[in-house]
Parts: sequence; structure tokens; C-alpha cells
Amino acid sequence: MAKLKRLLITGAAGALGTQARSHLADLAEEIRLSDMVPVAGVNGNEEFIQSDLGDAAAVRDLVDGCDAVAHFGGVSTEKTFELIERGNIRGVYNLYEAARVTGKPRIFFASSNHTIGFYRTDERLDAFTPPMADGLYGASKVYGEQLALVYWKKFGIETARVRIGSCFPKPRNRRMLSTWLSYRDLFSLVERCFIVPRLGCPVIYGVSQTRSGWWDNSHVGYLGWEPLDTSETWREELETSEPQGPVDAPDALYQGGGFTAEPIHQE
Ligand code: NAI
Ligand code: 15L
Repeated sequence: MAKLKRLLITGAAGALGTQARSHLADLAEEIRLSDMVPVAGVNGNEEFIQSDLGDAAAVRDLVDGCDAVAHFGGVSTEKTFELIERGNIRGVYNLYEAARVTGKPRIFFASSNHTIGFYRTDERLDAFTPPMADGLYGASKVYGEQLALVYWKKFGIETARVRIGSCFPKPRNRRMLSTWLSYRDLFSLVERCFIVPRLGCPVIYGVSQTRSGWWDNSHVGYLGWEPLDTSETWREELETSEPQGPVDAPDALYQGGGFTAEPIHQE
């Protein structure tokens, strides 16, 4: 497999960015890391540039010289509009403008299941189901997905728009039996998105094998991505340790679970 020349990982100090550093170390000759806060140490083929996604000039310098971007940076939960605007609205605009005026790198955009969080748990979705965000955070990811599509249609910049479910070492609650994505499956997806000859701009649901069947990825068979892990490994443990919640609890009603009940944060 031919290596990428330089891969930019944004959000490199965060949970998934930190995992990306070890899982993707061999994917590129050079790895450029960035975050608004420092990362823990810098390894052999890595460099670190501290910057805020809201700073257009800094983002342009970051993207310059990269042939691929794994975009994990930004606000990752429900927060104030000001924080979300900087990281996920302006930040994504800055990323795509930087991509347009530099080398048009291929982008892995870490979108979220909260773009569709207000669909009910008995509904089945595919890539063409209209978004139904469950808050400001989810709406900002819908914006990011749409901006990616604009830059694909107008400028040919390819993006994997990946609606990640719940990416943690293991499912943390009953809802995550339907949404869990293992680190191994996430990073095999990132790799496939960067090595397939033609990516385009697909919406992909980032989920390991699950019985729930909420999300249909059948239109992205061309990626050759096969999740290997399954949330079923933890079903018995979770169903024993966690009592079944009320039938009208957010986790029971909506795919976005508790995010659907979050307030609009003012501070
Ligand atoms: P995280 O919150 O641990 O990491 C995000 C990183 O982005 C942080 O290190 C933070 O400092 C950085 N960041 C925030 N605003 C910034 C700004 N304005 N400029 C520069 N850096 C900024 O989140 P995590 O869990 O690593 O998620 C990574 C991405 O994946 C996020 O975009 C999140 O929305 C998405 N995602 C994650 C899921 C998960 O289960 N972990 C599920 C769905 C989506
Ligand atoms: C997300 O989008 C968040 O970034 C992550 O922290 C989890 O809360 C995840 O969704 C989820 O829905 O479990």
C-alpha cells in the first residue's frame, strides 16, 4: 500500500485524536498533529502545531502540504453556541477554504450520530435520510456535512462524512449496544477512506456490528470496509449491571439518547 505523504490529524489531543496517532502512525510518511491544547509528547514522524480552528490563517498553514486530513478537532458535545461556532462552524469553513486554496487534500470528517439524533429508536436510516439534529452540536455537524458536499460539488474535494456512533473502548450503557464503534473499526474505516482510488463524498455511519440495525451502510460497499467488532460482546454484562430505564426516557425514545434532552447551554 502506497503511503500518504503528509497526514494532518486535527483534535490530536482529544480522545480519538490520541488514538489516531497510534492507529494511523504507518499510514503516512509524515504526520502533522494539531490542537488548541498541547499533545502529550511527539513521536518519530510527527510534528505538532498548536492552533485554533477559528483562526483562518493558522488553519491554512496547517493544511498546506498535506494530502490527507483526519478531522477530529472541534467541540464534541453540547456546549455554548460561541464554542460550537468557533470550532465546528467557522473551524470547518476554515478547513475547507484551506483545502481549496492549497492541495485539495482528501478529508475524513468526524461527523456524529447527533445529526440524526431525533429519529426514534424504531426507525431505520440510510445515507439519504434527511438529517434531524438533536441540538446545537448536532446541527453544527449537519453544517459541516453540507459544507463538505459544497466543496465536493464545486471543487472536487473528497470527504468521508462519517456519522460516528459512540467510539469508546467498550459500550458504556444499553444505548451504546446500538451505537458503539470500536477503535479498531474506526481506524480501519479511516484507512479505507484514504486508500480507495475514488472516495467521492459519502455519508457513512460509523458503527461496529450491532443487532439494532438502525443504520444502513449498504451504499458504501465500494469502500471495502468490514467492521470486525461487535457490541454484542458486552450485552450480557450491560443488561445485568444496568437496570432497564423507563420506556419514555430519551435513551429509549431517540437514537441520540440524552443529547435530545440537553438544554441550550448559555455558559
Ligand atoms: P474530544 O473532545 O476528546 O477531542 C476534540 C479535540 O478538539 C480536543 O482535544 C479539543 O481541544 C479540540 N478542539 C476543540 N475546539 C477546538 C478549536 N476551536 N480549535 C482547535 N482544536 C479544538 O472529542 P473526541 O471524542 O476525540 O471526538 C473527536 C471528533 O469525533 C469530534 O469532532 C466529535 O464531534 C466526533 N465524534 C466523536 C464521537 C465519540 O464517540 N468519541 C462520536 C461522534 C462524533
Ligand atoms: C458524540 O457525538 C460525542 O462526541 C461522544 O462523546 C458521544 O457522546 C457520542 O456522540 C454518543 O452519542 O454516544
